[in-house]
Amino acid sequence: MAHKTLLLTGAAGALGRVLTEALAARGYNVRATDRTAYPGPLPAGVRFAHLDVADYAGTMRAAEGVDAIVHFGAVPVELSFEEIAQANLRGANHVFEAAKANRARVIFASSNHTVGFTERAQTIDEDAPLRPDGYYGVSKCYGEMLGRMMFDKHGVESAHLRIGSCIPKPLTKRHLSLWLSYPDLIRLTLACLQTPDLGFRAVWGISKNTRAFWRSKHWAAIGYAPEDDSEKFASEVDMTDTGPVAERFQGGDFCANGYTRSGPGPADLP
Ligand code: 15L
Repeated sequence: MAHKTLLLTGAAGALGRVLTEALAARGYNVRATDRTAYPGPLPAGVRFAHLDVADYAGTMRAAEGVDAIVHFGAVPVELSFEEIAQANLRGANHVFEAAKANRARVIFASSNHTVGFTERAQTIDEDAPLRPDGYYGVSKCYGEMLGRMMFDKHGVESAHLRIGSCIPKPLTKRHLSLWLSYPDLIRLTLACLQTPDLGFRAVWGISKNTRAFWRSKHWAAIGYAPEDDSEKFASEVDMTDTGPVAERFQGGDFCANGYTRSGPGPADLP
């Protein structure tokens, strides 16, 4: 099995727990870490250790001898720049330094908020311009640029999963376009671990939703074949939106959060 020994950061979070169980069940040797305790019993064979990725030495120690780092340990929402900088900027650096030292591959939880200010009416591929919708989105763009540099300069491979809304089932109109089911999250992560030549890629992380905002240039190449479609929940979701800014852009409420323009920007902003 390729990339068998894994460091998983953020293992105690909702997606981290899904991945801890799924990867352990498939025979990966998972070193699960987080800065908070793992809730509930650990899957058989999984070792858990406390790790704050803002701690350089701790991250280097935790990654000794691993084949891949599945990096989900970050601030997942918009907060102050200082809070985001610790986990998401410093943490990303430490993870990539550890990957470089171990010749390990990085599977990095990036986000739809790298392109949040893209109009919902647009369908884009992964080469569309970055349009982050806050410091959180900027931090994920930073992770992607770090991955780009680390591959070009040091040959460290990475996939940056631009995850939409990864929840058990879609709840809003926006989710219909951005939903990533848990089984598809697992498929996407496995594809990135198993594909022989990953290189550097920023990859959409959604299911095969009928109403997707995105089409992917990379899914076929890495062997990701999503199986779920949010459409089967369409009659159950809340179709109201939370205001003109959130409604207009793919990032939704993250775009409206702290927005200080007097009205929505012109449609033809370059
Ligand atoms: C994200 O990147 C967040 O981490 C998550 O909490 C959700 O807000 C998600 O995006 C989303 O946009 O729904």
